[in-house]
Amino acid sequence: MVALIPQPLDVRTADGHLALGGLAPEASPPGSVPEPLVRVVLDELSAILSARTAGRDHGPGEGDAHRADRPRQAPLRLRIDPVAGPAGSTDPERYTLVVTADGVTLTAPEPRGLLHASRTLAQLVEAPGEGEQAARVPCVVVHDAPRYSWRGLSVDVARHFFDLDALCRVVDVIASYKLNVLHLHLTDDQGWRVESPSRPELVELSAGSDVSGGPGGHLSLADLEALQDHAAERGVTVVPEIDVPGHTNAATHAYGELRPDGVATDTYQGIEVGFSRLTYDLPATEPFLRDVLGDLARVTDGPYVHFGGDEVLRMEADEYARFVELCERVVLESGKTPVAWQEAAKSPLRPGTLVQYWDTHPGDLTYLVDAARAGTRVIMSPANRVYLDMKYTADFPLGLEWAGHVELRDSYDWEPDDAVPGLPPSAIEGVEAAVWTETLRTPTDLFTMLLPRLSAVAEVAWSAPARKDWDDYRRRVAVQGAAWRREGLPFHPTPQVDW
Ligand code: TNX
Repeated sequence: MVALIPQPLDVRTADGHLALGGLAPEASPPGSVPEPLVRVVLDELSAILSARTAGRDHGPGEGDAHRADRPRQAPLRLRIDPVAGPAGSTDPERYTLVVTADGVTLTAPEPRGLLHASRTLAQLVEAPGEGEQAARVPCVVVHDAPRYSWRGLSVDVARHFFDLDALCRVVDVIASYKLNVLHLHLTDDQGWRVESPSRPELVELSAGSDVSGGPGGHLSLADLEALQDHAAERGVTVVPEIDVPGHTNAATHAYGELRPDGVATDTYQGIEVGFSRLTYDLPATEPFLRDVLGDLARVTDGPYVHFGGDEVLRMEADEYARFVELCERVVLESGKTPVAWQEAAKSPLRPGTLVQYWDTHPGDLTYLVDAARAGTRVIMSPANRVYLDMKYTADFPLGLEWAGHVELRDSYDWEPDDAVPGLPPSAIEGVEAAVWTETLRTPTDLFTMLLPRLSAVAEVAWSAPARKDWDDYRRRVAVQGAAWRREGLPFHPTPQVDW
């Protein structure tokens, strides 16, 4: 029985296996598949093949007379072809994967579909059978396409800083579950984590600490470029966020002129929210926003810039609405599509601005439903399901609990269409998990919170509701757990699964 996450739309297994001594890629039509993509596919699959065969006797060595008995390289055909995916699907991410005893064929209308096909193939690779040396793949035909086009993870690098290397590893994990957005929460009260060429003081003065007295850090423009390249090659779009007009203590620490009293604030190392703010009617405010949002847009490869807008607890609605209007305008003028947290929908929004639902406290969501009915698209990040910084259980050593405890099944068993009563399902752009880092200092902390829950969120975002099944997912995630162990990826072995 194959164990794929997220569960594809259509999987048919056949008898037999393909022995994979290695892979010989061939693209058709020639030149249709970008070279970096072919390299990524080969690198990922080769790493998995060697992990699966590690410790096996690799048989006769160079020059040995029996060398011809070694498993041959299997052809890996990468085909760009509109006739791919589930019957009738026009989804641009659709793909078909066919494994026969003779080789593997990946077909998709676009390169990104080939990446998805390759991730499916990677999860099908099994250790060699008894007395065999080569890894093997069961013969199978998969036709697949995602439910939502936005399938993301937001990572807070402001409370604790996570560097390029850690973020690239996060990209690898999210891509392996067919997620396609890495949202970076780059600024908050505790630190400004991205270089802004027209405002060098931000990282000079406001990046050197974090919530637990650590050294902080920031992404240079070169880091951001390297991260976006790494992500793009794996089919992942980086959506950077500068959070305004609240969560701004790092900004007011660097620039006293952003405060009515002109006095720069101290650095902040606590975990309270909602106390800091910008002030619309100061002469320094609009130039600051134009500089930092403009700088960020210029170095962003993807189509989106997120301007935050959450938890502005000390501001009248009028002033907040002026901020939303200005930030939207600046982002649009810089050629990007604005994204903001749900509160922005309390103000009139321009068509095209996306909002991100998060707050699961009981409260009046009429404003959000009205905006969605008027055409605003919504990304679903309900905290009690997909805030992966929530503790798994009361005694879990890491995490917060303001949205409750979020066990694996909570992240799995929910339906985006039902998360906000009255919200038209057609307004849902997708699903995004979030990991805030008040209590997470190291990559081990981070991955322990992400896994296994992120794989559950990936299934909510990708798989058709009728294809989801908790008991079956429990079986499949245990197989993933074995892979995480082999790859040295930390995860929480929740008792909800028989690992
Ligand atoms: C809420 S949700 C926040 C963050 C915190 C997080 C902790 C949202 C948009 N803001 O500032 O880090 O809760 O779980």
